[in-house]
Amino acid sequence: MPFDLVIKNGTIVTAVSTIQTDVAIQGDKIAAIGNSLQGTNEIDAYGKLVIPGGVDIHVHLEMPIGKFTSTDDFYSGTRAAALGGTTTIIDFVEAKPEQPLLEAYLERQTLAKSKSVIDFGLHMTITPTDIPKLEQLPEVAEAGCKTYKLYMAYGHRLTDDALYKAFQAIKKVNGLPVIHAENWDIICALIEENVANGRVSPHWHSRSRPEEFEAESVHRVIKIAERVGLPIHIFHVSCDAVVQEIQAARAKGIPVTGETCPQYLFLSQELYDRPGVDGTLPVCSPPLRPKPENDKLWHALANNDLQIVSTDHCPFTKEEKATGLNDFSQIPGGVPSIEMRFASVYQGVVNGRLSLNQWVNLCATAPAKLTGFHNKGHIGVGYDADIVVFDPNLEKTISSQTLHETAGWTPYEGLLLKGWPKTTIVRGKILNLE
Ligand code: DUC
Ligand code: ZN
Ligand code: ZN
Repeated sequence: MPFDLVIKNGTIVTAVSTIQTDVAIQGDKIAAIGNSLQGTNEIDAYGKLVIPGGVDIHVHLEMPIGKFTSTDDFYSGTRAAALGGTTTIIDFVEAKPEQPLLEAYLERQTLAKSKSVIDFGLHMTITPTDIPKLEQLPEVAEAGCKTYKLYMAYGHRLTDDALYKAFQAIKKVNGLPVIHAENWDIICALIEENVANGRVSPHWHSRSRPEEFEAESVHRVIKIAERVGLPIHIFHVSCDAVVQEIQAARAKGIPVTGETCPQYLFLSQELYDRPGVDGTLPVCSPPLRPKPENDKLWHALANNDLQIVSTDHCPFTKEEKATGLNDFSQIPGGVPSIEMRFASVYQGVVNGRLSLNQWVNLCATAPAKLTGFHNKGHIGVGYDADIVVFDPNLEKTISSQTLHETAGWTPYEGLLLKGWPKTTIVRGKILNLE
């Protein structure tokens, strides 16, 4: 009996091995791996890499932030993700102050399900108004939530005592906190000082969010988690000072993981000095850092000092960004990268910094394992048939004209990438989304 679909003669790359053979899919699962497999439908992958679909555990789709809502919705965002080789995303849910957590979770799940073309999960955000609702966490966990987003900045910022209480509740449900770590008090003081002195251009965005205070907040949150005794994951590490904190904690056996994002690997703070609206576009938080930090983060990925690359995809239009032209603190924060993430990290393989296996681990296997998607992120019999056929020789110059994201601009305009996905398969189905 032939299998439903066989991917033939490709080089199968997982986090632990690289072999040239066939992969067979039956229904929505990987059914066999070996030579001379027969399929009703076959894909010739000779000369291509056959890799697990990417898992991006940090995206903000149709997310209201301040006056605006991020431009990609669950359709356009997941379509762009899929065309870039990502087959699972994790987005966020925030409950209104009076709303039960489970109700908010189920509402957002219904919305995401109605539009997504790939699989998804949701991080439940715990805001200050949710601290009195912490006894509701078991219901949310029961509904399938494994990860809980805690902010140390913005209006959702939790003070240390609230972090401590939230960690205790998350520990009881065996959940994983995922953390936006910055020192909000210092940021507010620096913004106030800069704006009061007429320092209002985007140049001052990164100068109001110093590296050492990102590192300080990471140090602090690791200490609080250590005290409570649960693992934590640090989102969007922007600089080496933070890597040092994570590395030191891990060396002591403290269960901390860290991610960085394409913007911190490819872009730097000089971009904030571009004239006009162009300087506002790359505003994100934590901010872009000086150029030498890019290299240090690549080094951290190669050394397993950081374990994951996600995107923090959170796009706003040029018009929305321009509303903060005369006050950097009003620029909606976030950049798009959901489509180019997998190929962008492949540049680490092209330039010899990463092995093929490290690349797959950073973009698919490690994020799937960390967030409880135990049937994803790997090519093995019984796993979900989320597979990407990746052409290592296809060259692509990134342009907003050809990407499928909807912001209308990309901070990577003109960046030449070697390697790009050719075919994306989600639960056994070849996606045709062009
Ligand atoms: N940082 C951003 O720049 N945007 C979305 C949320 C965040 O933490
Ligand atoms: Zn964040
Ligand atoms: Zn984010």
